[in-house]
Amino acid sequence: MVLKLYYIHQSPPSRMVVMTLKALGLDYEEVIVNLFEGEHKKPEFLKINSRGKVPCLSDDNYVIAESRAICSYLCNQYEKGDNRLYPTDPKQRGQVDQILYVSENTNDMMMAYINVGGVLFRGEKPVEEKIGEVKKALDLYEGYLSKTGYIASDGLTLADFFMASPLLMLDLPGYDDFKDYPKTTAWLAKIKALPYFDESNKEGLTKMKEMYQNALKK
Ligand SMILES: N[C@@H](CCC(=O)N[C@@H](CS)C(=O)NCC(=O)O)C(=O)O
Repeated sequence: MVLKLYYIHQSPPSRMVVMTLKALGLDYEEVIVNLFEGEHKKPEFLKINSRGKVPCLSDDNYVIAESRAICSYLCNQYEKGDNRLYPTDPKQRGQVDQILYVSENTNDMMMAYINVGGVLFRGEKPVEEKIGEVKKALDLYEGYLSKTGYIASDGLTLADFFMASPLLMLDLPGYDDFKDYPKTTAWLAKIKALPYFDESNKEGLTKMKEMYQNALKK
């Protein structure tokens, strides 16, 4: 098995794949695709992922893109034992899959406020009118977390990774209004305490915050 991950630390979906690889204890080769220098649109990379996006994973000759699909594949192929990140029981897995789809939407709700592309490349600001969307998303989190303290099961699953991802990005503009969301706060602290959290996220989040804050100052 030779796993090769095409990614860049600043990319949130890429980091969720890194979390999954590390949670599963898998060795992999890193190939940085520098989006800021347009490497994702070069013919060499388009041959690997015709959509020109990261993350993308190859496993010998098998290639797969889309972070949620990549993480599901990795678990299907390599996860063993009980307490799985991607449960094998169809009903439990259904709950995780449900949240993997929901997380695309909650991600968009938060990103509409954070406005990464606008801030970095068009001199814009975070979109204050979209704060309501952030709060609507956070209400959903509190609901999902009310039963077990995890998002989709009674333990950690891929659903937790993908719901955590946009919350981490809220730190870019310095959003910290979580007072009405105690369950979400406690759950995010649990995710941040995972032994592989920092090595998967710290570099990307730090670089991204620096770029975002520098762009806001211009
Ligand atoms: N739904 C995709 C999103 C992938 C995505 O949009 N990646 C961004 C980086 S975070 C990218 O490659 N952007 C370059 C582009 O769209 O040109 C996933 O979850 O993998």
